[in-house]
Amino acid sequence: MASAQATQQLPARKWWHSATVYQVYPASFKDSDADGVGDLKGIISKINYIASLGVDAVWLSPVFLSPRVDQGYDISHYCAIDPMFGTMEDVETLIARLKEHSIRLLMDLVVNHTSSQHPWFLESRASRDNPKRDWYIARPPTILLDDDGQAVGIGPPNNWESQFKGSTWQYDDLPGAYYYHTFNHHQPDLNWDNPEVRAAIYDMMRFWLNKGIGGFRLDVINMISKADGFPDAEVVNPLLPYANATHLYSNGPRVHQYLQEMNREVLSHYSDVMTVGETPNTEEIAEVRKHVEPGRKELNMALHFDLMGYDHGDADGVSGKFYAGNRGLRDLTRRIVKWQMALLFSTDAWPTFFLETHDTARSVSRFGDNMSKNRFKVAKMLALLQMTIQGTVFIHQGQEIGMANLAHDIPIEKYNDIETVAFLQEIRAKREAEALAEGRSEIYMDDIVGQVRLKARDHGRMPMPWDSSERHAGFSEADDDTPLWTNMNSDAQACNVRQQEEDPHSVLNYWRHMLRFRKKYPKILVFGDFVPVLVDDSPIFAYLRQSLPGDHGNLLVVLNMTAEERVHFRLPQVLRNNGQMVDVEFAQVHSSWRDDFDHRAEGSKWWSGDTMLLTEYEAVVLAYS
Ligand code: TEU
Repeated sequence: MASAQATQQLPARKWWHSATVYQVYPASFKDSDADGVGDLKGIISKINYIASLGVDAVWLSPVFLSPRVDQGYDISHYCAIDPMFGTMEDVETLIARLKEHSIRLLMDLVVNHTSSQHPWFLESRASRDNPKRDWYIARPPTILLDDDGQAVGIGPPNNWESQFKGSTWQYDDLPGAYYYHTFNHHQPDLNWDNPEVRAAIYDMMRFWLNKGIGGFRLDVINMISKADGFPDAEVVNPLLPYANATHLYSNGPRVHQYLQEMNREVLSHYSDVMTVGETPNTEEIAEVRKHVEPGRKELNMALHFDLMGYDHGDADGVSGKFYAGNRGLRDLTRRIVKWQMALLFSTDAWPTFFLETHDTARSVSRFGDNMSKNRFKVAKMLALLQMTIQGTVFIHQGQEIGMANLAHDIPIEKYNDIETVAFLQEIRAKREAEALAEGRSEIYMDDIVGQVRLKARDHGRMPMPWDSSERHAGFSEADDDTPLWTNMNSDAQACNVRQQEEDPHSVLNYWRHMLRFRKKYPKILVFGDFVPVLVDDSPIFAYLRQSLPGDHGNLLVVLNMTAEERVHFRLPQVLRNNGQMVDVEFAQVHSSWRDDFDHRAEGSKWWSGDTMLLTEYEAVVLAYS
């Protein structure tokens, strides 16, 4: 038992530590006006459903005015609502109605870049001496020389590859210079080194905070400062036109200075708001800690992608999500352990945990297997995993019913996400060129198509199946002449909300149960330390959650992360007493899917002596003192 002094040194416990955040992707949640696109009134009509889950906050993906080149992550007005989603009044109603259920609304703050249609950008490119010229990043071209040193043309200022393929630079005729874009060329990056830009962003943040929102999810916030001088990135494969520059445009020299300024100027004036920064390309623990250590006064927490990269791979000197990684679940669990140990509450840091967002595939398909009989078992096993992990937990709409990836009857040509389309185009062009050079007419794409079916962002963006009705599974009343904005999955009969409401053993009711379970033991599940027990060389992933000095109670979590039907697990020493289990504090074992949720520990069929037996995708949590 540690002293009270040790406990006092820990950071204050805030509402967002114990929060579970539910991500709503507005275009695909619920369509109230039959135009094939979800909207704010649709979300409002489902508030009782959201509240019934037991979540504490909703993260709303962007609903602002946008040409939707990147589905709203290209904003042309930060304080105007896109009419396809509704009105400002609808947002205010949403904030108020959620508050009635003690749920806070987190807005998506996309300020690394704007849309190319944002008035700031239109002004900035109007002429070279426009006062807004320096609000974005413009650079003169590189002059291309032939062997004799004669100018033969122009090229981009450096060799950086964009996140959505091609160069990060777009030539703009009017001002005769290139402008910089980390993502698509319709998403020019703002110049955060310009204090006027930062002041304008801070004003906009105050506008939203004054409306009573609960905080922000900050899109790619670690990309706001780029390497000074935009040096060329290291060339790994000289045959490729551009090089990976993620480490030159992520976590640049002034990112922390600007985040501290944002905190000082804006966030510190609003008590109790929550900030979660999205920080891709940040695999270093020290780097994430810089964003989230409370004493640094930057962000409360970060969504980094190290975990999500566990199955990415390499080919031809390029790495990316659509190359097979084949590292399997062992690598996933190792990465979970790495971050759980690195960002413990007791060491003055704070982790997040998510398995799905609108940028990922569906977890049951990606982390499970292809057998439909196991789909809901996997979903429950992963629910138990998420609900027994330290950190603020994020779940993505549809995850709570075990939505799977788009079925194979939906052709790959119908996938419409900008990242998917750009990637497929690039690989196809490369392979066509190779085939031509070798005199072949056929190209091989099955490997890439398989990866797209496994990992594309399209899977995280399909409409919610509310019921099994023929017409768009209750998502929309759009008629035959009005197509939905994106693909609806073809499995709504097997997986929809209404059906799961009626089934006490459904994934949906399991999530509700687990959310209550987490709320019941926050001192262990939210704030307790994480101690790995078994990570490698076994289908089992096992860990202890131990409450901090001054708190009380401990849990053992054991997950069979495979389809193996008889897996033995020997209880760790802390739970063994002469070959028998020690007293189980809550006298309760809790399985993810076998029979019912709760069982008396004594005489249980789960173990004999000190060995536990788990069947496929089964997860068990038990409490001990
Ligand atoms: O995503 C950040 C990002 O880096 C993505 O490219 C991500 O790595 C990729 O989608 C994973 O497959 C954010 C938003 O969440 C995403 O929807 C936007 O497209 C992107 O920023 C640009 O705003």
